[in-house]
Amino acid sequence: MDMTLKVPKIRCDGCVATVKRTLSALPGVERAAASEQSKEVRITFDPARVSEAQLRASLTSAGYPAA
Ligand SMILES: [Cu+2]
Repeated sequence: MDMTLKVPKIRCDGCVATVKRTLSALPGVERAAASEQSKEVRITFDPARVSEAQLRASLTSAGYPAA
């Protein structure tokens, strides 16, 4: 399943890397790509293994809450 979340706090390459690392560490996340320009994160994940709520919670705890 694919999902795109808006993450307004992404401001530089470091943020992009942190967001990608944070999401990729979760079981069930196959791919995570972030864009500094659009401030969006595109996540490919297995909904049987990880929920949208868990994805959002991990972003929030990393300091990048999704809008
Ligand atoms: Cu940054």
